[in-house]
Amino acid sequence: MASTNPLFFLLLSTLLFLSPLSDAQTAPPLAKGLSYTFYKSTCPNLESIIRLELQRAFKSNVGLAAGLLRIHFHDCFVQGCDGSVLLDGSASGPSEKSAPPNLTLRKEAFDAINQLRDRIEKACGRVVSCADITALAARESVFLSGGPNYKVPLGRRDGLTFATSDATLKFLPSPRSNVSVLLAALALNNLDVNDLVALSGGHTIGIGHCSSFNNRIFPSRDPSMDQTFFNNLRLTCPTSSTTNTTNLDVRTPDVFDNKYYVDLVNRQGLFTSDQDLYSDGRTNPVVSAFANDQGLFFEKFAYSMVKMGMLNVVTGTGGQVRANCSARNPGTGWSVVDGEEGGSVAAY
Ligand code: HEM
Ligand SMILES: *[C@@H]1O[C@H](CO)[C@@H](O)[C@H](O)[C@H]1NC(C)=O
Ligand SMILES: *[C@@H]1O[C@H](CO)[C@@H](O)[C@H](O)[C@H]1NC(C)=O
Ligand SMILES: *[C@@H]1O[C@H](CO)[C@@H](O)[C@H](O)[C@H]1NC(C)=O
Ligand SMILES: CC(=O)N[C@H]1CO[C@H](CO)[C@@H](O)[C@@H]1O
Repeated sequence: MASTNPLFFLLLSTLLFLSPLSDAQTAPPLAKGLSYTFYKSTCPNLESIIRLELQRAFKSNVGLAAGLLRIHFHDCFVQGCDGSVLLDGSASGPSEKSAPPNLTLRKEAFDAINQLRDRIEKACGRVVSCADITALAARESVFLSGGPNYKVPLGRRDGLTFATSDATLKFLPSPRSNVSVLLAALALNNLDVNDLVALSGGHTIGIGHCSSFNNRIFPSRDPSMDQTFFNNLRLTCPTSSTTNTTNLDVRTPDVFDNKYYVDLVNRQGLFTSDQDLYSDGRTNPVVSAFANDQGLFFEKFAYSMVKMGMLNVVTGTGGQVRANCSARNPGTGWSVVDGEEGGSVAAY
């Protein structure tokens, strides 16, 4: 009998034993209430709807991908991935009046999330949360720009309260931060050195305003910056108050690849928070490894994105599924807009 062959047992036990192990290496353990099959019966076409819609949208506006990726990061870092960043009135959200300056999340990206929500409600009814749509849209930003196609755990619910100005300032580090400050900020969310270097790779797409890096070119060149790169930035930002923008990744600005790390190795990182990853001994080996091996970067980025995407999620019967990603459902509790005076803070 085949099943008595010792080789067969060896093979079987190897498969049974190793496959959970290799899963564990490519994805962190799931947060309670999340699963990879959450909408399998209630909205089976969810992921293909989002992919097709965004594929079309990115063709006419490539910057939308960067905008959507950054919104998911801001959502997760400030009071968890609960769609709070999307609420009109959130300190890092779309509302003009309570937003601290220099957050510069793109309005088209908030609009795109609402359009996806409407499209999904037509197909499946009101079953998919805005927080899940945001997480899936971020994955498409990565994948459709050339990055890894990782699986996203689903089942988040939408929170009822805004991200306050205080929380936003506490959890979102400034681009002027060094590695010590960044590590301390990420530790508040249980993220480590590897997560910091991998997630910063999100800066392989998108743009930054002069105000986010003027500390490195005025009054003079930050010595950790390449001279030619500096000369070009001074053309884009002739004065420290210029409102121009420039690409975060000077090599391949719209492609999700490992060139961001190649930039850092060549001292062409844009923000202090980028370039210090190469200068600091704790993060430098990881930067070099990613610059040399895109496959390794993709694997670690996917892992850290899934981990970030499970921060303080609301699940089960908590929160709600919003009918409008920009507003709490009518008659469902109260929230306070904090820190309307947040206008005095430094750059983000
Ligand atoms: C580690 C700390 C981080 C800091 C200090 C930081 C800071 C910034 C700043 C200042 C900007 C430009 C804002 C502007 O001048 O308009 C920016 C843009 C961006 N960030 Fe980060 N970021 C961090 C982490 C992340 C993470 C974890 C992701 C996603 C995985 C991410 C994705 C992006 C993207 C895609 C953009 C471009 C947005 C656009 O073009 O609209 N960032 N970031
Ligand atoms: C990092 O920045 C903080 C705050 O600006 C500063 O106190 C600290 O000395 C800096 N650390 C290093 C290693 O440069
Ligand atoms: C940047 O803005 C200034 C005006 O402040 C303008 O003269 C200059 O041409 C702009 N440079 C680029 C590269 O957009
Ligand atoms: C969604 O909510 C926002 C914020 O309250 C509001 O401005 C917008 O008109 C709403 N959209 C729809 C389609 O009702
Ligand atoms: C520190 C910093 O660069 N802050 C800037 C934030 O944005 C405003 C304009 O919205 C600038 O005036 C600040 O200088």
